[in-house]
Amino acid sequence: MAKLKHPRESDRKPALRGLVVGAHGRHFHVELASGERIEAHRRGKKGDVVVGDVVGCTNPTSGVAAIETIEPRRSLLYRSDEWRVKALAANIDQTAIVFAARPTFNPWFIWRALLAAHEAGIEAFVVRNKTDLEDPEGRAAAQCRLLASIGHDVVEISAEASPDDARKNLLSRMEGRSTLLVGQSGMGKSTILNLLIPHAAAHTQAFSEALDLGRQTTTASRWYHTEEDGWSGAIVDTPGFQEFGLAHLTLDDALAAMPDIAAYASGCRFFNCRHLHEPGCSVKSALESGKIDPARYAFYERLAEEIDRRS
Ligand SMILES: Nc1nc2c(ncn2[C@@H]2O[C@H](COP(=O)(O)OP(=O)(O)O)[C@@H](O)[C@H]2O)c(=O)[nH]1
Ligand SMILES: [Mg+2]
Ligand SMILES: [Zn+2]
Repeated sequence: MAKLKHPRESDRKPALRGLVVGAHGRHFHVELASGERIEAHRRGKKGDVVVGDVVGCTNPTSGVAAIETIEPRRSLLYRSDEWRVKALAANIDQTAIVFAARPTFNPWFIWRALLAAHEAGIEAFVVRNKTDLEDPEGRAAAQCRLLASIGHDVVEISAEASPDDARKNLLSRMEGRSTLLVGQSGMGKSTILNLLIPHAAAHTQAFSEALDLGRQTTTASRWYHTEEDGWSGAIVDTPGFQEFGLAHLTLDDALAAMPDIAAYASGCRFFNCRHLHEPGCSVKSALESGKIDPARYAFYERLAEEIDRRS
């Protein structure tokens, strides 16, 4: 006798398939192949759907669909805080890390974002915006030189004072790709988004109205496709945050993404040297003889502390 097979959730083929273009807590906006956007919730307490996910959902009942499945991701970028790891976006090709001379930027934010991208296996480039502004003590310019010396791609723009040049420089890196914008607040991410995808502001408003977010609109993440913008690609905008926690990394992961330090890590007396307090450490010697930037080493030490605190 044939065994009776009960349908399980995973056997049912979801009625609709779409891209998560807006995410706010457990509320989502899903864009279907037809271009139609529907509101969707995730069943249960699962906090696993992020902007950029391709999902399967039910047909909407009273206007809201249920997300049932998440398709395998090409990439997933995380950050973490003291309490938990948070996925920022799925299926992005690269991240653009934006900073500017003003408001005062924190280099550690940039360096942390570079490490998170490396860990997620996605490319990253750094954007110095607002080159029209004075650069107190040449901090922003010095940061560009340091990043370039480490091997990072850095582009210098003024999204407001030289928008045409800014557009050209950014699009040479963003054409045909999906790019997540990250940076401390006030650096110019929204300005860049609106420069490259002018209808983005209108979509932001539509999304907030549909989900009734009101003033919480800045806490939602969104995926914007180009439409008639003269290029093809996507930009992902996530809520601003000041800390880019990396507690989900190991110290080896961190070192692998810091070639300026890793370059000196092969001559240590102990094969498992962590380059902190061990005798005969070639990283420490390189630091003492000025071959490693002290600020970069201080950053490495801080990461080691954070990672130890977690484990
Ligand atoms: N001087 C100057 N100001 C800019 C430039 N780009 C953005 N801004 C200003 O910086 C402020 C913050 O920009 P915004 O795009 O909201 O930053 P976000 O918080 O990173 O999204 C706004 O007042 C912008 O007008 C620029 O290239 N030059
Ligand atoms: Mg913004
Ligand atoms: Zn060492």
